[in-house]
Amino acid sequence: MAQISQINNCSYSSVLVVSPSRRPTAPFKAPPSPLLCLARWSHSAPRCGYSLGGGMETRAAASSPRRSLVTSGHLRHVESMAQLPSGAGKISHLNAVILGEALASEENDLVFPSPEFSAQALVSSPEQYQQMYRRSIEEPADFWSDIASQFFWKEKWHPEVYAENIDVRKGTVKIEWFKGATTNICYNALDRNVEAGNGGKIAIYWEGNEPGQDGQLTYAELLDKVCQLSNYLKHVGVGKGDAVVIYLPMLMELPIAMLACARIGAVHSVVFAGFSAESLAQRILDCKPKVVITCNAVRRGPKTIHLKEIVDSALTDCAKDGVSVGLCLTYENQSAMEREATKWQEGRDVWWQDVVPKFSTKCLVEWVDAEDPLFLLYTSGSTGKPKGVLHTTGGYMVYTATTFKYAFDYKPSDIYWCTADCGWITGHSYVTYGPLLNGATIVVFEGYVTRYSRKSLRVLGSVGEPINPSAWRWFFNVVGDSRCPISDTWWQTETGGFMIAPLPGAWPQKPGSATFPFFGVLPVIVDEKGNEIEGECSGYLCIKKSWPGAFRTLYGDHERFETTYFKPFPGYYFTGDGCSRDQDGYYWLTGRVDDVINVSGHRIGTAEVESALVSHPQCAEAAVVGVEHEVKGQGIYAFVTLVEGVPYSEELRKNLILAVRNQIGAFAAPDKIHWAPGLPKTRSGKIMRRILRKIASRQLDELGDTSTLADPSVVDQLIALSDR
Ligand code: 6R9
Repeated sequence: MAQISQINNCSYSSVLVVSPSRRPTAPFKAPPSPLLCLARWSHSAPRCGYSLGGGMETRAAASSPRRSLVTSGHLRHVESMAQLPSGAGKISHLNAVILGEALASEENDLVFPSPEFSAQALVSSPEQYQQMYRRSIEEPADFWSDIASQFFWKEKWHPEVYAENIDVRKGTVKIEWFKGATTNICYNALDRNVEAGNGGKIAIYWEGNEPGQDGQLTYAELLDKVCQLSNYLKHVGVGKGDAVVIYLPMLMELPIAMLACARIGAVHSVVFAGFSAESLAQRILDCKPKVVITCNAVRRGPKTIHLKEIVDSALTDCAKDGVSVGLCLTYENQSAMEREATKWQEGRDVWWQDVVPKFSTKCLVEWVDAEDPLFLLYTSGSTGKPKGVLHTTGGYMVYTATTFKYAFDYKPSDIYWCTADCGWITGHSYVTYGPLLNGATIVVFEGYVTRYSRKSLRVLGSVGEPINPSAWRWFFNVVGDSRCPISDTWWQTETGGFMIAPLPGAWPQKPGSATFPFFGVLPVIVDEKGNEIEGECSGYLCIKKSWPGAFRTLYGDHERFETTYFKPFPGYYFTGDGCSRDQDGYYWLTGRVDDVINVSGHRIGTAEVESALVSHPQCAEAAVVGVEHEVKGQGIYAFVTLVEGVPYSEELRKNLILAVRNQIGAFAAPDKIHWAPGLPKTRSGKIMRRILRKIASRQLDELGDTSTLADPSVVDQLIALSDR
């Protein structure tokens, strides 16, 4: 695995973001909650004259001399903090950074930004935040127009700036921002930075799977590469509004392909390269791309994964279902596989390296309306069919750039690393668009961190899951040396960008809370009847107003868009998450309330896994629930009823898991298959997952009322089979 220390050799300052899929494996002892982390360094001797002031102080630390907390061996969390990822060893100064026992309760800890950090921050006090926040809610049109004006628009937006109806009772749900304006996000991310004199600044540092495999591109070089691909895509007939599916690992070609599509007004749909052929086919069938962009293979550790063969099989299936893709542009990833060894379909498959470099490095921009689609990204819902979340151009551009800037307190000298894969929304908003729109230097890194210096880290971030207080402390104390604020960012594929997240220089943080809403975001907590609850409470998290980064529809299914998100609580956007608010107004996300499981930050619908299981000819029925998992946050627990007469066997268990791996991807493989002679159902035939969850987590004394079941004896049978 490559080492991040190589990156630290450069003399810039920097930023880091870690995703659950990149979480280091053993011997790394993580606290029992996974995280997608976002982080940012500043080099200890920055070239640009900005020096670190230190990050945050805990309440206890703030009142005592600097870092003078003394551990006496009886502190909580010490064990889980004592080890760094992959053998970097014990941290000798651990004693100096642990939060003290003196703190009354985990939830009530307050962690203050240090005066030095606040002094240099973009938003440096709660008052400044409140003033900006109030304006963003009371005068959204002016607030967002002012920010949008910092970008390049060929034509300006209509005077009303935005139009919305999020109340299904008043008609079709509609969200529009900056309508009438024309712009191009690729132009704003690249050309604008080059024209501002930053063509020589590094846009991307890339680190490959093996030490020594690395690369870098300046803004000017990145622009050249993007233009060549844009020209090629135009040459093969891809134009405005056409879909392009991108199935690539984290090579530089992935953001290049996204930007090249955006430049010509094509709509990219990146499919995470860990998805199986069937999942890929499902997405191709839905959006019918003109081109699929992939690479021949990728190395994951010692394994070589033949991505092109996965695409081949997806394309064959799609053709059977009437969707033929005429072109498969394939990048030759030489470090993984030679082109000679790659299976090839003449006429359809083209090597990227054979064609793209022949095209000009200049490519005119396609000016698109702010409300023209930018990308589709499929995400799991509570049914088996993934949802094509559609984002448009102008609002998404302004929102990702602004959230990036404030949540990471971005400074031009920073180097920023987000460990997310571009196959997920985090990789769209905070690897590619948000940072590049700010002219930032990003790190695209395929491996995971083994040994590194953390001295230059300035801000850490996390996303994807509720981060529990002990994980928060580990991240803060160990990774950030008690110095770096953590941006625990709550948001969703649908929201485009951060929604509830701390502004690191402004707010005292509470470990485990995503703190307060971002500018323009009006969260409310409602009860099961949809009544807003005030003050300290818990309930369902909804949003009351549109914001520029919101998705506009589900591709090809506006009805599902309304049903899923706007009908459960009329008048609001329903997030699907449970949430509480404490007496100080801090928001605490508690996880999904629908049938979606969050495995290491990846959203997986229970129905998707169930349909993969029942596709096995010997599986009659399946019910999947999420269970707490030490490392992954949630694990997948599947109850399986076999076709009559089929005996339980280890081999069948393996084959069932294999069915899920093949149909969805390895990341969705069930952790446990529990044989079920029958499933607990109501008389109307609804599976009572509440009971299954209790059986799965062995909380047998909390099964609750089982008398409404059609056959209550099923429960005892299931319990008896728990360890089979
Ligand atoms: C960005 C992303 C969205 C779901 C979301 C929620 C969970 C995300 C969180 C968090 C607690 C956080 N989630 N961030 N829960 N604290 N900071 O992850 O998008 O893949 O669509 O998942 O993830 O349950 O509803 P996506």
